[in-house]
Amino acid sequence: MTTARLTPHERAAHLGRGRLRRLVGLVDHDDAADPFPVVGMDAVVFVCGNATQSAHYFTTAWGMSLVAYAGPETGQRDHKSFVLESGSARFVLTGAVDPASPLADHHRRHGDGVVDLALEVLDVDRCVAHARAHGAVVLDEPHDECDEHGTVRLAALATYGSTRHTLVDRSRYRGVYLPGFVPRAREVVGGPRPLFQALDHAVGNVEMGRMNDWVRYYNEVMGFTNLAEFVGDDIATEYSALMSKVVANGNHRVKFPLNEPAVGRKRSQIDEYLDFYGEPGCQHLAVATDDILAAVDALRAAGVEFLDTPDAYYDDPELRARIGRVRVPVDRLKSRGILVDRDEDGYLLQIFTKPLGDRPTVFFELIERHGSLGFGKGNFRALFESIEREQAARGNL
Ligand code: TYF
Ligand code: FE
Repeated sequence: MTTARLTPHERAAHLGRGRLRRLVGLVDHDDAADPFPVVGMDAVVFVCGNATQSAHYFTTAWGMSLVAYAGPETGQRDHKSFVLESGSARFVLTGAVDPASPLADHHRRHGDGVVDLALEVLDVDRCVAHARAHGAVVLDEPHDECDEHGTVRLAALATYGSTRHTLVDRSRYRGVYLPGFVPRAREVVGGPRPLFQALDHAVGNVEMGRMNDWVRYYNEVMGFTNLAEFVGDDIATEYSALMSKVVANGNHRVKFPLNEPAVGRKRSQIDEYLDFYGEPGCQHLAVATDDILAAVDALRAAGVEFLDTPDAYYDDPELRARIGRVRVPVDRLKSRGILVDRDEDGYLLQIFTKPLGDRPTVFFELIERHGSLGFGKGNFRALFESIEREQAARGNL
């Protein structure tokens, strides 16, 4: 039985279940036996130094659609929030208006970052009861918020750093996002078509020695299971200076890799993140696209910068033999720096941006899956070497 129930905005985005399954690699799952059934990601909420301009960036460069807004004009005097969508992915960009806003202080400490990985769930109260019984910190007790479009039931759980998981049941709500938001559209004339259709995974960086605690947290509090892909001791000591494990909900709709720094030859990229973010937090968001070549071309044309991949990566006969045939000639991947990985289930194409903001913290990944359910393990070496070149250029290695 499959439980990939579509949310209203997915239906609106014409993202059928089969398409979503291919895009993010869904597996079958029985919700009835799940103590914490998750429908999918509801939203990724960012705090920005200038949400007004970040909304401009994500619409003009990333092809997202502005759908809703809250701010001083709608009675929200503390901050502005812009709600953007691309396929089934929803971003909320928030920035302080009132100098006394807690968001201004948050931004001073962390810079631009992700404050909330909100999850859509079937039963907020049941999820919170399960989470509390398994040691979760409940930041907001279950409560209703209403307007003329209906009622949303909300609660929030704490996770690493000051990141939270808001839990949302929007089954009785028909408004554009949440009570307090008004619809707001902006057509970017000649702007790119949507470049991605879903969120694939959201990665957390935690302190050294804490990765397994957080894996256990997701296992116990949310009933997430561990995926096979991980970065262990061997890779860590040789070149990555990080350890990584991946947890996912039942149908793999929500995948959370968790990284911790490891002692390696060089200073860990995770330590660099922790120093500049100031605490554990979300390191990267991977967005699923059905055309990574077109997406990379449009993003580059808009000025978005990607990590470079040396030609030697593509010329390595071992890699060429392992990846076999993919949907385009390898030269077209090479000219764009797109990485390829293959496992027993299929292959994937992926590429990583440089950090999006001023601090070397949050970055994005584009991923185009063709059967593979992995995270690009075969690319870890090339990727981590490229990240190290950037770290060195910043003087942080
Ligand atoms: O999400 C992943 O696991 C891949 C690889 O610091 C990765 O995107 C892992 C750790 C990291 C950067 C990328
Ligand atoms: Fe990733």
